[in-house]
Amino acid sequence: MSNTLIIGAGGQIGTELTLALRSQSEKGQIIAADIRDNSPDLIKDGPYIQLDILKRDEVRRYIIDNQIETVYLLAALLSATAEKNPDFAWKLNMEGLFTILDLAKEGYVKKIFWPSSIAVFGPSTPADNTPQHTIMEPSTVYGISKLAGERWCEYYYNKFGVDVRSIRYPGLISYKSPPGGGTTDYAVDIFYQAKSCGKYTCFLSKNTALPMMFMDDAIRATIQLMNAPADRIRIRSAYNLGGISFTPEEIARSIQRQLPKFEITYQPDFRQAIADSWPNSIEDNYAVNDWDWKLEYDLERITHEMLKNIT
Ligand code: NAD
Ligand code: AKB
Repeated sequence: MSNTLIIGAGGQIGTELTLALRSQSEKGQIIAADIRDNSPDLIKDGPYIQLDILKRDEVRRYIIDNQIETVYLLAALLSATAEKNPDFAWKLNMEGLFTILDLAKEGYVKKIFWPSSIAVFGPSTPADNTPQHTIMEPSTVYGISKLAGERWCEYYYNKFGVDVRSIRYPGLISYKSPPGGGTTDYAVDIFYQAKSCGKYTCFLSKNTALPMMFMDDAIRATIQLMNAPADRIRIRSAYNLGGISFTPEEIARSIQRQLPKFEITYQPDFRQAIADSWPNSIEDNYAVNDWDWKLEYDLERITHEMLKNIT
């Protein structure tokens, strides 16, 4: 198996992806990279390098010198943080992608995973069961960067044969590593607050439905897509992945079934407008047909796992 580099490995997805890939690989082959000085404790069992994806020459040198053939590029600013610093969000979310796409175009990197998001959709997109191909007019800088990234991925595949694969992740729910500044972060915070003090003030309104997914499902989907034969990958922009759709009120009710005294109140902030521009639910028949995608975790199971594992 070839050497694999995960850039942004210290984040919510990166830590769990690193753990999962290492469990399936030879020792030393899965290299974690992040701008942070030190590796998170969870992934200290394998190689870690400090790397800034914006330092194009350093990234190129590392990848070429170490014969890295597969890159997972996860470093990005997420939706809420990006709205506070749009110029930098555009720079970070786009420049790193070109660095890796160009290395693949030149033949050094053989396979790329670059995540997109439900944020590529906007207020004019059909909100329920949003199809793979539909109106896409995102209104956030994050969504604009993800949509532009998707178009470039497809372009590099069509023009240069670059094997780049992508998923439009829904909001991801996990307990091993905290979320990094998104609009869907409430669906993680709520479990921590439920366990620590029994109440939660939600920054979205109670009826805001969004597509969400448990991290185990997201990691399984990512590895399944990366392992699928190239001739089965019909979408070279990014695959819709539905997950499950629920509102803050519904997740609160699910928590109350296990912690009956849990209370929720609502104080929507600037993230409400972002959430309102995203779909309520997503159709993912292309992922099902092309690489046999199947969801495992529903809301009750997620609630059970989160409350059991948060200490
Ligand atoms: P995160 O913020 O938790 O992690 C990002 C990591 O990138 C951090 O560890 C950060 O230190 C690192 N990083 C930042 N700048 C860097 C740089 N210049 N060089 C190297 N590393 C740098 O994000 P995440 O939730 O793990 O998301 C990873 C990817 O998945 C992002 O592209 C995000 O847009 C996408 N995504 C995430 C979700 C979600 O719910 N978590 C949903 C849809 C898409
Ligand atoms: C965010 O809320 O920004 C992310 C995402 C859905 O892309 N979780």
